Order: sequence, then C-alpha cells, then structure tokens
Amino acid sequence: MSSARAGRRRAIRSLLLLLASLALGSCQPEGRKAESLHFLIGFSQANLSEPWRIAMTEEIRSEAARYSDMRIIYTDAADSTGRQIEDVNRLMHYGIDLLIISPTDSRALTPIVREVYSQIPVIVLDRAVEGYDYSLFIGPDNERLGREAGGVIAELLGDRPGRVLEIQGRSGSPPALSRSQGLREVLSKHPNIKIADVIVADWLRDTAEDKVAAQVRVLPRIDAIFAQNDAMAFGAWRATSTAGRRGIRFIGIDGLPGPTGGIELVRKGVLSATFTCPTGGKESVAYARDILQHKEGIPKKIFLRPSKVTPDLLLQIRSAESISREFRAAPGRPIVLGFAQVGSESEWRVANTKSIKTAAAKVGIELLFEDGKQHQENQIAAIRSFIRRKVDVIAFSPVVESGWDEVLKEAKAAGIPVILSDRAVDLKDDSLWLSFIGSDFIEEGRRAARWLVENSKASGPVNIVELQGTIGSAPAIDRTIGFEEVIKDYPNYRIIDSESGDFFRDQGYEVMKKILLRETKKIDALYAHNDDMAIGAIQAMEEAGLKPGKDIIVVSIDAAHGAFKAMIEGKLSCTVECNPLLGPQLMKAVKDYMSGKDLPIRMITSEEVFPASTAKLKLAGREY
Ligand code: GYE
Repeated sequence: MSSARAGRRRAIRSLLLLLASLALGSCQPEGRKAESLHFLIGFSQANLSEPWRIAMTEEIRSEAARYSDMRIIYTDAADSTGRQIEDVNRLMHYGIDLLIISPTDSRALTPIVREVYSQIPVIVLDRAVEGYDYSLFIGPDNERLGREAGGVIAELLGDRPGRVLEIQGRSGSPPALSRSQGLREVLSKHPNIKIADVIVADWLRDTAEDKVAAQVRVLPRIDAIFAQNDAMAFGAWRATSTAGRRGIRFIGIDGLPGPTGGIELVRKGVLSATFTCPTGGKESVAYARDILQHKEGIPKKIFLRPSKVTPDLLLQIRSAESISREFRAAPGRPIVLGFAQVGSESEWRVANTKSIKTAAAKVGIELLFEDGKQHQENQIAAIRSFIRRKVDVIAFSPVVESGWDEVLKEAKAAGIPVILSDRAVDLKDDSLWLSFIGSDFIEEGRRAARWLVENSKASGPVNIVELQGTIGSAPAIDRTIGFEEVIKDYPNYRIIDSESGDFFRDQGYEVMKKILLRETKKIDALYAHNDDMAIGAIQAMEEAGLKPGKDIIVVSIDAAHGAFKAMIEGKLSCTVECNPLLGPQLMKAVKDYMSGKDLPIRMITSEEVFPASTAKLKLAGREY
C-alpha cells in the first residue's frame, strides 16, 4: 500500500477514534471509564432484510458493547454485491484493524476478501468465500441442517406416501445448496416421500408468501413444506392458511426468539419443527479480540451446533439450559479433564501430547492423561476410569472411527461431556459428543494430490504408491478420499499399490521394502499419510539404490520436524501440514464449556503446505 494511502488511512482512523472517544465520553454507562480505544473493527453485513441477519448484527453490537476499548463500524450492503465491495473498500479506507464480513455472494466477494486478508485479519461469517484466504470462518453446518430437516419430515410422515414442497433461499447460495443437499440425502432413503416442487424465495417471508399464494390453488396434495428459514416457512403458512389448505406440516430453520421467530411459531403450532442456526455474531467479536491480541490456538473454521426445536422439546430446552448452566461451573476447584491419547506412534503424536499437557498446565486444568498404546480397548478402559473418577470433561483422540457408542453413552448417562480431539468418530447420534477439534483430513488429502499434480506436470502415466495410516482411522479414511477426489480428474495419475503402515516409521520402511520387491511397474511417486511412514519408506528406497525425491516424488502429511530435515536433504518433496498443537484450543473449549458457553460442533485447525523449497526458511519457526 502506498505511504500516502497509509497516511490517509491513519488520519481517518485517528479521526474516527477521536469521535468515538468523544461519543464514548457522552454515552459511557455510569462507572465505566473510557479506556483508550485499541481496536477498530469493520463489519460488512450482506443485508438487514432477513431476521437472521438482524439477529447476527444485534449479537455483534451487544457483544462489542461489553468492551470499551473497541469500536465497530457497520455497513449494510442491502443484498447488493457491488455495494458490499464498496462497503469493504470504504471500511479499509477508515483504517480498520480487522474485517468481519458476511458475504452476499461467496464467489463474487472472494477477490476482495483475499486482498483485505493480505493486509489485515478477516473473519468470514455464515457464507464462506472460496479457498482459505481469511483468518477464520464461523458458520452453521448447512448440510447437517438439511439432513436434520429431512429427518423430521421422515418422522412426521412415517411410511405414508408423502409429498414435500421445498422453499429455498437465494438461488445458488452455499447455504441454499447445502441445505437442499442434506434434505435430499435423507429423503432419498425414504422412497415413500417425494419432493413434489421447489420454490425459490430468496430467504424472504413476503416472497415466499406471494409465490406460494400464486400456486397454492393449483398445488397438488402437499403433506409438508420445508422452508430453508423460518421467515419463508411463515410466509408459506400464511399463504396456505389464507387459501384454506389444512393438514400441511411446516419445518423451518433459524429458531430465533421474538413474536414471529421460529421458537414462537413452534409454540403456536405454526411450525412442527425448526432448528436454531447460531449466527456466530457473538463468537466473531470474541475471536476478533483474540486475533488482534495475537492469542494462540485460533482455529481456521468453526461450525456452530444447531438445536432442534419442537413443541415437546421446548420445555426440555428451557429446563436443561438452566440445569446445565447451574452445575457446569467447577465449584472453587480446578477443572478436571480426562484425556485418552492414541499412543506415541509418530512425531506428530508426541507433539500433540506435549501440546495438551503444556496447555493444561498453563491454564490450571488438572489433566488425567492415559496413553491408549494404539489399542481401542485401552482408550475405552481409560474413559471408564474417568467416568468413575467423575471428571468434569472427557477428551480423547479415537484410534479408529467405530466402536465408541457404548462407552460414550455411559459418559452421557454420567452427565460428563466428551470432546473429540484430532480424530472423529463415525456415530449417527452426535449428541454423544460436544465438539470435535481437529484438521480437515479430506482437505489434507486434496492438498497432497493438488501439489503432486501441479508440481510433477507429467503428461504420461504417473504411478503412485500410497502408504495409508491406521486402518479404520479418520485420518487414513479421509486422506484417501481427498487424494482420490483430486486425481480422479487426472487419468494419467494412478494409485498402483496401497498398504497400511499404521503411521509408524518402521512399518513404512517394511511396507515400502515389500512394495519395491513386488511392484513390476515403475513407481513415480509415493503418497504417505504421515511423515514418519514417508521417512521409513525413504530408507527402503535408498537401500534399493533409488534416489527418493528425485527418482520418486515423495509427498506426505503432518509437517513434522523429520519431514523438514528430509526435505532439506532433498529426499522428501512436499509435506502437507496437519497441526498437532491442539492443546490451547482444547483447553479453551473446556474452560468455555465450564463457564456456561455453548461450544461449536466442529473446529478445524489452520494449516499450510510446505514444499521442499521452503524447508530451510520455515524449519527455524517450527514448534514440532
Ligand atoms: O497424521 C499421524 C498420527 O491423527 C492426524 O495420527 C493424526 C495422525 C497423524 O499418528 O502422524
């Protein structure tokens, strides 16, 4: 940025801060001294015509009001992409320290978000932009919301033939597409239920009412209407009621309070069900402060947990809410966290254990740490011991995805929340765990494949050997999915051999030695699910007289110290980061929960890709 522009920004920012200070002086609540202003944040809102966005903006405003050292400048793009781009440029002109943006259109706003992110931190709310050029994304899991709505419709209609009208938000917007996808995924399992028609109503109640009213007289039998937000569901209900259509069940999303909010509509019997869709407004202000104060453990993505709202659940939600808040606080003693670790199979795992122990000690959480030594039964035994010892929270990294139902039901019955760290479980009933903090392993697999395709630039066949991680573990399953998702578009790239090395270095060596002996085709590349197996395989290649990193491109995942050493020696071509330093995020989640806050359902860590060319430069700054 030119020095003249920077100087202008500083002048505008100083003027704004001065005006804010003066305003502060006049409207300071009694007793709160006007501290000097430190943070000037810009919030670019897509529109203020949707109730959910009004709620988001109000949440941000009330959370920001708690801090006298920050000010937020609000803009409303009135659902115009062009105007939102102008709004962002104007906010940058004011010299803001951080941008919070809820995009009108993800694709159209991606370039300017990338440009702003090159200068200041950016938090994206609700609709993600393309790629990863932002500090933090906070939003709902829209596909899951669609699945939940599909589940309710299936429950309501049972085995009878059912016809559903779907009312979608803005055509082509990520939330609308994902909610539709989730709905269809569930309803496809119920052949008696058909989606009879689709209406696009741009998230607006009046548009939904007008469009349904225009069709209601010719609409054939409709048994349920799923609208992608409560406002449109209410509009549809008004139209069908006016036309005298009865017996239709309405399902919405947002679950906002207030006289026409989803919760009231459920209470009044207008909606059969809705789902809260937390806006992320409050979280965005809290994380903005953490980012501006350079706190550690900021995730890359946060997905907020929805709650189902139905007539019979309304009362339970109220009472559970009061009970859980009352008993969560640890009465005047340290919080006790039980952690069941996978084992110590890799550099990554060792770094992960160190991060958890260090972070617990740093914040005064009493950590009961058990090493599962690679066996699920040991982890299950450890979790049961935590239940017996009545710990406040249980966290663990599941060695494999399945086989946890029983012990997690025991933890739930004991009233002890469970946080998943690093690896996920394959469980339909996700009420058995509170939150999952870890990487996006599918994306890691994609990144490994993208790097290989972009940097091998081969036109002829590229024969790939894959060393998989622990069979049945989330990272092994997902890293294969992500890698294959990318190479399926490049037919000359083929996985010709694949075997598990269980994330161990020595097994990576043994498996690669076997493959080198049995494989008749030329091997052009090795894709290892972690650095340890890659390093073991490198030794096997060298013993076979090959030059790893030259005769065979070697791509692995983790970005552990050993990988940087191998890259500097020219034996490893690229490592995709999988951040093991989850301790700070885990401890923040535990303390947040114990202080009565709701936890996101999913927190994805921030990660990069390190080609060999960056190894020397980056190694010095690495923590593991
Ligand atoms: O890649 C590997 C460790 O679960 C992400 O487990 C973790 C994986 C990591 O053994 O090195």
